[in-house]
Amino acid sequence: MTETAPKVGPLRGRFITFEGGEGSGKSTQIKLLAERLDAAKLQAIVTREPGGSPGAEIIRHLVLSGMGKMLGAYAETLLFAAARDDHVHTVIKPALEQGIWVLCDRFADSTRAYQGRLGNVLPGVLNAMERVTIGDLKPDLTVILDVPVEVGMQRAAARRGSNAPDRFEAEDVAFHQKLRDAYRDIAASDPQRCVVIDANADVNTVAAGVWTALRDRVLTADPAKNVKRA
Ligand code: Z5A
Repeated sequence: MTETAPKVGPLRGRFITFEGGEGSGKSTQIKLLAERLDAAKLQAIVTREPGGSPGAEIIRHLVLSGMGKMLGAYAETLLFAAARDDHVHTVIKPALEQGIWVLCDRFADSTRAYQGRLGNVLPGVLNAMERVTIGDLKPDLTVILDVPVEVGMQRAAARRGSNAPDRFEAEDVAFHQKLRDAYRDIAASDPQRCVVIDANADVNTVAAGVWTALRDRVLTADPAKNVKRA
């Protein structure tokens, strides 16, 4: 089968996704990267999944409330897919087509890890969902932040304070360990796209690792394609 060209224009922004277990520091690192890109005069938006568009944010609320879990793994997968479809078509692709970088907190690898590995949803079903929702849109770089499960859970618990854990935070240590393994396997299966960064370090050290990966794999890989802000 011949590879199809991306259906976005030549002045395409870059699509960077962040993945990892809970409390791995994705939101923290995305914010720092956005600031660094801004300083480099590269226009970027920060978005997240589930959510990122008005329609998808409604679904986010539903899923994190635990409603999706009550419906079962396949129905929950369909909810994530519906949210992604709206997000991709109303936010991500339009931005990339305008040459704007998109930094996204979680994307399709989360579905592979949570619904696929943990929920036992069959790969054929996930493939079909991806064909519909993301087509040939592939991240230019996926940063996988890796922390020991206990560290991530402690960080998330400290941040949550006395608030109740959400649907995924409420899962046990074994769940989160399997999740960590799933992300490592995803990275090993697609090393050109994915970089695993040790996130059990101080914020600035992790940020330096993220920047090095971006510089080496995206910025210097094809500088002509990096669109500068006017
Ligand atoms: N999900 C799914 O099942 N299928 C899908 O297809 C998709 C998602 C897209 C969304 O949760 C849930 O949906 C997610 C998977 C599922 N489940 N979980 N859990 P969310 O968006 O509400 O939460 P999250 O994505 O898991 O992120 P998070 O828990 O908010 O963590 P984070 O963004 O990775 O970390 P953070 O907010 O940057 O940092 C957490 C705390 O640690 C905070 O207090 C920081 O100040 C602190 N922190 C950050 N970095 C450090 C370092 N380096 N040292 C010390 N402390 C740090």
